[in-house]
Amino acid sequence: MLAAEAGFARSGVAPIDPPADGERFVQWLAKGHGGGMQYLARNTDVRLDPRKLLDGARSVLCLAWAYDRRDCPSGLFARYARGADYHQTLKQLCRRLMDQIRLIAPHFRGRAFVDSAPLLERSLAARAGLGVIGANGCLIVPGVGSYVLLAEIVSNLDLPADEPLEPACQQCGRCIRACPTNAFDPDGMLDARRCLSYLTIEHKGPMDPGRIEKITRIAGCDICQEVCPHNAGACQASPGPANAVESATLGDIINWRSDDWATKSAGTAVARLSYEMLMRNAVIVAANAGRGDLTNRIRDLEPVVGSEIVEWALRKLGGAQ
Ligand code: B12
Repeated sequence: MLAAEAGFARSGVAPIDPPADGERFVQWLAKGHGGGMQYLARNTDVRLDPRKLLDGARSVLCLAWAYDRRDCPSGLFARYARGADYHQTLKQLCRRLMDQIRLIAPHFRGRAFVDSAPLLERSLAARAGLGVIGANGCLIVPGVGSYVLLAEIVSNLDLPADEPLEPACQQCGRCIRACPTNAFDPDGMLDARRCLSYLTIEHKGPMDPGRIEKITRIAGCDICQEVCPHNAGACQASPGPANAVESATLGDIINWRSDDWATKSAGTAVARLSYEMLMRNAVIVAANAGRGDLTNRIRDLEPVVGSEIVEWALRKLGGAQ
């Protein structure tokens, strides 16, 4: 199949009509689970109806790309941050695939998306039979696991839709129990405000005292995926070259100036993290790791990260004020 040749681990077709669990999304937002991610509340009509993304849209080709499931050398970044920015990588693969499709179907018109449009990417992928939604909310591709990133091509091709798969998540509950901040609600949905991924990547403002203690990565969190039995197999992705961020130590990172961060993070998935958030997270991780050797630098960072975080970190490191 063309998608496999382009580099995707799994592909499938979702019908173009509104995804059935759109209501889940609306309820999730209404409960405030989206926290400060205001952009999620915009264009809900489009998110719930992918036909609005392309005139004459007839189907959604859903694509899953397996990424490196090994932790990054420093353990400071979640796995999605490894190597090149997946948004760019997947867009490139989609463009290649679209070129191939055009050779077979010259009337093909399509638009490719990777996090770049209001779309329920997991719901679409599940409907296209790529995998199933696990108890941790992640799309699990049978035989591959959940370390996959998703892309879609909305097109005018009248492709026959694939069947959704039978549930494969055994609801073993490991992900729910392993979450250090109890981010999963009894209704099975993730409250982003309690998720370490959200807190490190998206959240600005004061940190909950109980949650800040749990932050051990600078960006993202993989705990609910690490414990998932579906991720136990060997790595199937062919790792690309390491980026300058994933191999840096905490001591390196906390000493970076804003220009260093701009240079080192360019072309990576974490480039969108502001320097202020990077340093805030580095200070928190340093304090939680008991890095008393970084106390002077933490103190110097007060103008960047604010007094609240610095005072908390110094208290945590033994009252060295
Ligand atoms: C906002 C966002 C976040 C937020 C909120 C996450 C969340 N769970 O809602 C934060 C910052 C916390 C986040 C974290 C992560 N994210 Co994110 N995120 C998104 C984004 C942009 C929107 C997601 C969204 O609409 N959330 C609202 C909820 C309601 O929607 P949902 O999770 O998609 O769930 C839908 C269905 O899955 C289904 N559903 C959900 N739960 C359940 C439960 C049951 C029982 C059933 C039946 C159905 C069901 O209904 C929902 C509504 O349609 C998508 C890209 C996109 N446009 O879809 C990426 C995306 C979901 N993220 C992705 C990734 C990789 C991550 C992280 C692993 C990154 C990391 N290592 O830190 C974590 C995983 C955290 C987790 N357990 O979900 C991938 C997921 C790939 C996969 N295998 O599932 C996506 C698809 C990006 C991509 N293009 O690949 N993310």
